[in-house]
Amino acid sequence: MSRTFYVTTPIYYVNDVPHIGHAYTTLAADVLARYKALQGYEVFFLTGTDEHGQKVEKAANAAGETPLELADRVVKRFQSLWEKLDVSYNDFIRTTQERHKSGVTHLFEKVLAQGDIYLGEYEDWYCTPCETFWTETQLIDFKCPDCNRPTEKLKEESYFFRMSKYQEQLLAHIEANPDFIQPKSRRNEILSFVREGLRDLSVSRTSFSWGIPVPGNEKHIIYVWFDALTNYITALGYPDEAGNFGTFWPVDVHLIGKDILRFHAVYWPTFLMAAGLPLPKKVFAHGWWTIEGQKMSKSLQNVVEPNMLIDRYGVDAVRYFLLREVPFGLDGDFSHTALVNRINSDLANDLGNLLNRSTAMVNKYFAGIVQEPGVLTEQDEAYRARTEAMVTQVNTCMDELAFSKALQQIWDVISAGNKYIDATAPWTLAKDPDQKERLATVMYCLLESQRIVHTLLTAFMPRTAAKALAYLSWEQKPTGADLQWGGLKAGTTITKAEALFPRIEEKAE
Ligand code: ME8
Repeated sequence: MSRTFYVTTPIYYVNDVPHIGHAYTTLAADVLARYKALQGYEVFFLTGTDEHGQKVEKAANAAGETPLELADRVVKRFQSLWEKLDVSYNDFIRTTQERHKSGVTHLFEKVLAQGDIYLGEYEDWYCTPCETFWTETQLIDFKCPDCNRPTEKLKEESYFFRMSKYQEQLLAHIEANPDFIQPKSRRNEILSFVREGLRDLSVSRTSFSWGIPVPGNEKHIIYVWFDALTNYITALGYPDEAGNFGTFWPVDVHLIGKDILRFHAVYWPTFLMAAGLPLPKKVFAHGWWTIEGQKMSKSLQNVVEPNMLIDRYGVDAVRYFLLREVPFGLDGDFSHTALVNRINSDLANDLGNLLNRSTAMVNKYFAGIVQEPGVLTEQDEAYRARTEAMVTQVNTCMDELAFSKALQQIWDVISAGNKYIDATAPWTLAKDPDQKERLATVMYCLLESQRIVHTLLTAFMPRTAAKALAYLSWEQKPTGADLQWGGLKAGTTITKAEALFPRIEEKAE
């Protein structure tokens, strides 16, 4: 039986166009999906859009469109951005699709029938932008504690989910599974939230109509988070146990931003418990990007538009920067200067130069043909051992979702490669006919280490890595077996590489 791996991103609201924050989560998921596929896993990578709810209804009204017209328009913005970013998702779910609506209806009916959803009355403070109810004590100056915007008091007949019933079971699960919620600081937040006590959750609304009706009582619309969270199983064909649902559930990891952790680490698991379904293996909440030190917001007009970045710097530079700059889980700041610095130092200088120098030398000294290496010296062995250790370390990092640390490990080997050239001084060896075999061995080690580096980089920078591997005549689809030293065969033709990343000379703006 093949090993499977299921990874998801949040489904993004269609009342906003995609920005760098959305791109971040989606890229992280893509890198993970590509890495697991490289390691031989059967991968299912899901993303999509959240199209129901009052927020979308309001935005559509403001734009003079129906909610579905708005959704149809904005969903294309997401899909074309994902294409441009080389995001390799397997499925894209829209909550307005029939497959989703019928799955949500099924789940609601099931939980209703067993008495874990009941009809009651609701009165509390509602934050429309966050689609969240708050108790008076949670408000800060009567404003939403999450977004600091005004809330309004709403009273309505509502269906409630008996979340309180699952408090102890959830607590026990979090305590028994240290990896369930990550990173650790976030896990502690959720633990104390649950320990304070879970109230039953309002899971229907009568104040608007854009959503999935409650089965049997259509003036109620199913709460947008009940609807949205269920996408992770409806996309797999839930309630049909056969097919993808049987193969991929429970999910290996839900990747989300820290803003929506409570929905994923409290609401969603208790819904699943009520439905008798296994819980996600992991929920990972990454940190928040600010822009040049400020919160990203439409009013500040500082929203970083990923299409513009890609046009200016190239897709792989953007992919690299976002995952390298900030440890996954911590907050980070985006600035053009930081991005340009990364491109010039890590990509142009370290990565690009190493490939240029090595492919140029093998062309100069051996007409571009890989020679059989001789016995490795201590120096060569150290370089080889460093390369092999990288493969293991990257694997550990990827299991921890430590993308930035994984890239650091790879860059250590790239730097080791540049130092190895300086230390072995191939140009001196080339002057001495007795050193021909030694020179061949040095060339072999350089190219072989880079073949492995670029095989790993297919997950992070697919285009660049494919280009680099093509210079090494390594055209087949890489697999985990290609991460072993010794794959490069004597006789292989090596093409002299063009610059992978031209340096960016920034004029003072
Ligand atoms: O919350 N920094 O959708 P959404 C980092 N529809 N990540 C950011 C970010 C930033 N500044 N801004 C946004 C929703 N994100 C719901 C989700 S899931 C069942 C339903 C990313 O469009 C981050 O992943 O508001 C965050 O969790 C998500 O976008 C919120 O997207």
